[in-house]
Amino acid sequence: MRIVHNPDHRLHTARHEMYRGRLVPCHETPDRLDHVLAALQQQPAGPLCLPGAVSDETLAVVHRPGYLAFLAGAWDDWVALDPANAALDILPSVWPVRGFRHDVVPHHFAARLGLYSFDAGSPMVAGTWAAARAGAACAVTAARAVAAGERSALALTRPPGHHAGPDFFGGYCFLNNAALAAQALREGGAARVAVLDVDYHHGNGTQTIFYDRDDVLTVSLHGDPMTEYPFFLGHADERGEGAGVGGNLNLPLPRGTSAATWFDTLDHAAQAVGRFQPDALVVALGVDTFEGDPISGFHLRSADYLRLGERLARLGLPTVFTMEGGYAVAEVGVHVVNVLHGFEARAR
Ligand code: Q9C
Ligand code: ZN
Repeated sequence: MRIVHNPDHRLHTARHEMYRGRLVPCHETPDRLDHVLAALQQQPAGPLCLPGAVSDETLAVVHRPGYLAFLAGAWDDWVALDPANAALDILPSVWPVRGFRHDVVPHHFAARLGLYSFDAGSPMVAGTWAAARAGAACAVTAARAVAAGERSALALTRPPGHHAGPDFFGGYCFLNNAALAAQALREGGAARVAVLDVDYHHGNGTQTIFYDRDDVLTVSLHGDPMTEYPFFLGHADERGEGAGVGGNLNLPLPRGTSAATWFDTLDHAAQAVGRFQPDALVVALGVDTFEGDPISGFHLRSADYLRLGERLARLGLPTVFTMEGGYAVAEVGVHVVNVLHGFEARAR
């Protein structure tokens, strides 16, 4: 399996996220990816390579130009508000809910920050844009390699991506790497692409990006949004719209779900992927389904990630993995590598 590493991921190192009325240390830290690299050194799964360049045009197929321009200029705008801001992370604190205008982009940075985000848990720092862009380049590079004939590739995307929508960030995500990979597979010749999201949290950004399209199936199994983040999307009755009706499948599960039930549900997800008869698969790979994850509520154990990899390989599809969540930091590497080894064992 080809592994595309984001050499710039560490540029996205933030301090705090808002959690229950306090600023707490970020869960989404650079050492997450270092643990993956260390585990890959112990148990290699394929050649490591660097991403190629990705153009604004490529990003703009998934994201709105105004949002991309906002991200590109955010740090400079933040520091322009007050030079002392250079020592602080950016976090939004005001949002345009129902009844407010979304069609007018305010001049004030704090207002634009709210317009383009949905939580106060996703800090931006000076290097966030460079890191996110390089991560997106990893996803596109991995997808192009698979479109060119490789059986599978892993994009070491950090920051993660599946919560980011056409014009918003949140859930630690800024650019939707899985959506960019799916789009790159489409452009590389796959007529139909399935995105299977196995992160603990609903892949709201990916769902929204492809909601009205019939060429990309989105399937997500996740904590029930009635009690789990991101709360406002991810219910079973969201099936797509327009040409995309039937092209979205949500499989919400209660907090506390066992590995046995989770794997039964994964079978349903995999069957839906099979019925769609895609030419390629994107797996949004979060390992926050682990029983030891500090912010999640499923009960998978380390060996279950081998089984997950095997189940995914049985779909028999050219496959791109993007790296999403997983916050039991020391275990993240072993779990990702277990997925890859389970996959390789079946794919051969
Ligand atoms: N109750 C990803 O896994 N904060 N994002 C939740 C805990 C947001 C997770 C706070 C979690 C976002 C990519
Ligand atoms: Zn997650």
